[in-house]
Parts: sequence; C-alpha cells; structure tokens
Amino acid sequence: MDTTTFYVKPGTSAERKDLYERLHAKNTAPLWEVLAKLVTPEPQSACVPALWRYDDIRPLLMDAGRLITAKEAERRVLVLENPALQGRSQITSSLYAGVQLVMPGEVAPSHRHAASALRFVIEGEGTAYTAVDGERTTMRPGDFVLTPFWTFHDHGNPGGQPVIWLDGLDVPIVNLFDASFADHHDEETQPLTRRDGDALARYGGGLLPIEHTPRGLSSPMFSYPYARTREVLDTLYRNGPVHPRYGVKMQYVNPVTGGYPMPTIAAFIQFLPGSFKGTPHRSTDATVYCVAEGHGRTQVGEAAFAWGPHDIFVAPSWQRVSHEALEDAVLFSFSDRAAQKALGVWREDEETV
Ligand code: GTQ
Repeated sequence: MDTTTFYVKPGTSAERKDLYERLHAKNTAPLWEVLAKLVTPEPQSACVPALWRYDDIRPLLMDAGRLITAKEAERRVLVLENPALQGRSQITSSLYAGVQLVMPGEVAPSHRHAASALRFVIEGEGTAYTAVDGERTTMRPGDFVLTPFWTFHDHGNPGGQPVIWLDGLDVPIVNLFDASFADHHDEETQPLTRRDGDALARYGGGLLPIEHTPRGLSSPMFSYPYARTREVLDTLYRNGPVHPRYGVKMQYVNPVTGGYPMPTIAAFIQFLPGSFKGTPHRSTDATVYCVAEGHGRTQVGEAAFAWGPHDIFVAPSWQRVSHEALEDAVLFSFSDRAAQKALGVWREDEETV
C-alpha cells in the first residue's frame, strides 16, 4: 500500500480562492482543500510518547496532599497530560489518566458520572477502599478496580498511610459525544448494601448465580486483586510459552461475557521475564502503561524509555512498541481497544525486522 500519495491537494487559482471565500460566508468549505489531513492513509496522532517518573510525581502529589484536602478537591489528582495535548486533560486522544492520593482519614465524596473509570493501585497498605454501588473493595498495590459509568463511588482511607493509584477514564470519549453527566450522592459516603468481597465471590470464581442474567455493559466483578493476577502470570510463565512480542500477557475480562470489563476501555497485565527482549508491534489503540514491578526499557517509535516501579508511560496509536526487561517485570496497561473493536476500527500490525 502506497501511504504517501493517497491524495494530493489540488492547486489553487484566483477564481477558486474567490469561491472559497463565498463558501466560507455560507458555512461551507471545499473538501478537496482538507481531504489530505481529514482522511489519512495511516493514523496521524497528535499524541506523543511520554514517560512520567514516579520519583518526580510522588513528591508533587504529596505537596498537593498538604495544600488541598480530598474533600475540597473532590478528587485530589495530578492529571497526566500528554505533552502534545496540554490543557486538555488527555493522555491520549481518547483517554484521561491521573494519579490520585487519598491521605489517612480522608474521604473523597460519593459521586457518579457518565465516564467509566479504572484504578490501578500503586501504593498503600491495604487499608483504603473504593465503594462502588453499595460495596467496598480494599485497594492493595497491583489491584485493578473498576468504577463503571453512572455507578456511585467514593474513596476512603481509614488507615495510617497514604494511598496512591493510577486513574484511567474515558472522559475524552464521553465528551466527544457531548454525553457528560455527573452528580453527587446525598451522603458523602454511600450506604453499603453488600459485604466486602461479595462481587469477587459471586462473579470471580468461575461460577455465576443460577438466576444470573447479564445486566449492564460492565463487569459485575469490579475488583481484580493483584495476588490472583500475579499467581496466574507466574503459573503461565512456568507453563510457557512466552510470547515473543508480549511476554506473558493477559487481558482483564468481564467474567459474565468474556468481553472487556467496560464498554470503552480494555486493560492488560503482562509478565516480562528478566532479559526478555520483545519484538516490535503496533496497534491503533494508544496505550497507557504503569509499571507494577521491575526495571526495563521500552522503545516507542523514536523514543526510548527506561522504567522502574510505578513509572507511567504512553504509546500513541500506530507507533511501534517493544519491551525489554532487565529483571522480572510486570506491566499493567489500558487503552480504548474495547471502543475501537466495538466500532470495527481497531487494527494491529507486527514487524518482522
Ligand atoms: O475518582 O471519581 O482522576 O471522578 C478524575 C475524575 C478520578 C474519581 C479522576 C474522577 C475520579
């Protein structure tokens, strides 16, 4: 496929320019002047590769912890802004990411919104919780937690140490559709209707209640504890084989449907054994990575990132990505692959060089 000469913009003339002015005055425009940048032969993303070092971000987040309460802020979060999309609260064209801090004794008040959210826990002693639709789940490092769209959620930290996690939301997608709604619960902390761990027992054990009928578009299991995930990665690594591109990579699923946990967002976890040197691959879903364990290097297009625990980096659509591990490492990642697949636009490509 020739990707450079898909469309060549026609030349211009005084008469054509005159027409364009008359078109403009009537809220119309000549397609042939914009077609080349509108319908591109390959993705042309405004998003660039970027890395956020945890050692840079954590002190800033702790400063925010001294200067503003979770209650006053509603959510005390440092938004991770793609350097090429500053001021838009976007880490990619379709996704929002942030790093959230809840200090000991704090509550981030109960609210709900049209955007779907995920959390990947970075730091904490397993004392903090997120409550979703009447049930709390404890937040431990490495846990993957959902707050599906329009579910009330509040975060609390009754323990003695701060808790920090990565937030991922589909806010730019919801706003693209001008479909944003949000409101508060009457109570700061929502009332609980089920015991902690109920959803995990009910939906996460390879079992379903006999009267279960799928309800809603998101997974009813809203917490995927790291201890379980890590054990799976460990066992699958021992059993082999290790994928030459991805290492041992798994996707989080809605256990009821086998599909993605939320309608727009896909999430993944991968184990890269020490000295793993993955081959390049690319796909149309720009992906946000968070390092759960270990040190390594990732090449994203022209950029090379050396990473360690809790660092976060982003790979834009269609840029080649390859991972190397300097020791046993685990990467969490998320993207809009669920939305792209639902719309039929997702593509991937592997490089054999
Ligand atoms: O925890 O509900 O990073 O509503 C941004 C918006 C987190 C949350 C964010 C939110 C939340």
